[in-house]
Amino acid sequence: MFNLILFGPPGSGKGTQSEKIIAKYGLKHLSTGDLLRTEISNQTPLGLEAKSLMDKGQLVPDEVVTGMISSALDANPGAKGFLFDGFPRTSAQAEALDKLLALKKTSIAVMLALDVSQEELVKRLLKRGETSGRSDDTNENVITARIIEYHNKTAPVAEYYKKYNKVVTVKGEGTVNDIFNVLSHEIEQRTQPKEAGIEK
Ligand code: B4P
Repeated sequence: MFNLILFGPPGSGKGTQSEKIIAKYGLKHLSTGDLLRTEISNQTPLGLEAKSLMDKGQLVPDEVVTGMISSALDANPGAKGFLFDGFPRTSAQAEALDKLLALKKTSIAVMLALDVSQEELVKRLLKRGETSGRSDDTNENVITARIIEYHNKTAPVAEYYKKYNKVVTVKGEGTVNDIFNVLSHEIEQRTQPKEAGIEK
């Protein structure tokens, strides 16, 4: 099994690159942002609670997202591996993920961290907000709040994985394909197709 975390601030290209990585390597994509937006569109109690936090640029409580990831892992027993996108976003989530994976006798192989300037992040998110219908992308104050949450609560997650030598930082500015080629190279450095059971 090959499990990777795609890491980076809001707007760094996690969702964009995840689509390409799962298509190439056959990993199961687990995006907590997408899972939360599904709850919102289904108007579940969890979705209503999440929406009020997301609209302010704040993180959703750890136990909510950890519970969603736990269910998603259980629902995919035959997966070749998982791509975690937007998770873990706090140190508590990182510890919970390690425990969940250990129960399944597996672990994180690598964290690929996308590095993008704040100016570029704001520009991308406002542009997406013009067409996405995402209420957290249309207001610059909310975008700034998300970036502050990232620096305060999410950036320390990279320190957690650095202790285990699992972090590779990749420049997240340039064309989508050029960034994807660098990410693919890093993935292939760490996978032995036979052992990992994933297609090149
Ligand atoms: P997410 O859904 O994870 O959203 P995101 O971080 O804003 O987006 P992402 O990084 O995937 O977007 P991308 O760059 O691909 O989270 C939304 C909210 O959900 C959070 O604020 C939080 O409230 C909540 N949440 C989610 N997970 C949580 C957790 N674990 N714990 C607690 N709360 C959680 O795309 C951005 C734009 O850039 C796109 O328009 C794209 O086209 C463009 N783009 C991408 N690559 C580009 C490139 N190379 N050049 C130019 N533009 C590019």
